[in-house]
Amino acid sequence: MAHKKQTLGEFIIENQTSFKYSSGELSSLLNSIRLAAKVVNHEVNKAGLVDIIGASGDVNIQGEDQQKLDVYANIKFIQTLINRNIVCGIASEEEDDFISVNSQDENHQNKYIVLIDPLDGSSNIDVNVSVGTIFSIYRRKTPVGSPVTLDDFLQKGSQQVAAGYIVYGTSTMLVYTTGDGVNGFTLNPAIGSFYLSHPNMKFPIDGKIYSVNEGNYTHFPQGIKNYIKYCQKEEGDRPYTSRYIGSLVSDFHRNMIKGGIYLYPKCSLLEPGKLRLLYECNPIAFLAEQADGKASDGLTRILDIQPTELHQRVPFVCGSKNMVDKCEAFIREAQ
Ligand code: P6P
Repeated sequence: MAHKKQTLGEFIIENQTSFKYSSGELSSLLNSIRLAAKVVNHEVNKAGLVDIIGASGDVNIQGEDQQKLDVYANIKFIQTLINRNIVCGIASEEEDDFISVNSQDENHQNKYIVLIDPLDGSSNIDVNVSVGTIFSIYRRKTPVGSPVTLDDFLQKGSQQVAAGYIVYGTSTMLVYTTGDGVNGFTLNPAIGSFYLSHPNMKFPIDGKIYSVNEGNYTHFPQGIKNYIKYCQKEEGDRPYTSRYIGSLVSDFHRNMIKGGIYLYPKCSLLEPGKLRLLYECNPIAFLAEQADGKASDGLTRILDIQPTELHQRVPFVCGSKNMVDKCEAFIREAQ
């Protein structure tokens, strides 16, 4: 008799009690993300068939062309979160400023805020490469009932109560943590349910895959250059394999399963890096640590960085613990 796999809905309810703030609100919030994921997945999977491919003509605050599917995913996640009346604030890569939800409603007691990258890697959409949604959840800092402020969003990653991603790949998966390990759920599109397919995911402590855009090599700090040459050197279990999809969620997901390291270093005079701290690096770093991996900006633990701006960027080194340790050693040595 095949063991009946637990659905995501059953898992959320069953584990609600283990969650120290088990008010049921977080379960409802995770269920709203589950619903939005299915809606977006449906559109992503047929993107090639309907006219939502290609840029919407707008440009987001990152100065990046907004792909129509970006806009669609952003709207769907924001709408679903607001309709469920569970959150008091939302920040999105696609929104210049944060959104205060129902702050005028005096009996509005919602205490969670959500930061989201609704469709990360969207430049991959029109070439049929997997993309993802990344989410990060905090309890608000300011008093319940008052309008949220920027301070509610500029919390250290160590304050997250939950984080996760949806990867719209060969299969669609939702992977998340509430601080008690990482669990992965695979969508059965025929019936629209997510099933527990990857319980208690753990990074292999070592790996042989490195993921970086080597086209930026000449602009990398010397320590990163030295580490990349180390990865490529014929010695011991090296050279490692280079695997870079150009979609953070997909590269991270593969590395968590197989072992590996993802790097997005500083590579321009203007910016400290490309990835955004609040809705890319913090949630991915929370997952990495919960899976016994590691995440830093090359020197400082990502979850300890005090944010100063909603869309700030940081250098990012994340993956198998021994590989991140080695990379950080090269960076310190080069300083
Ligand atoms: P590049 C996608 O735009 C993204 O934010 C990550 O998902 C991805 O890893 C990275 O940027 C790709 O950036 O400069 O290598 O194309």
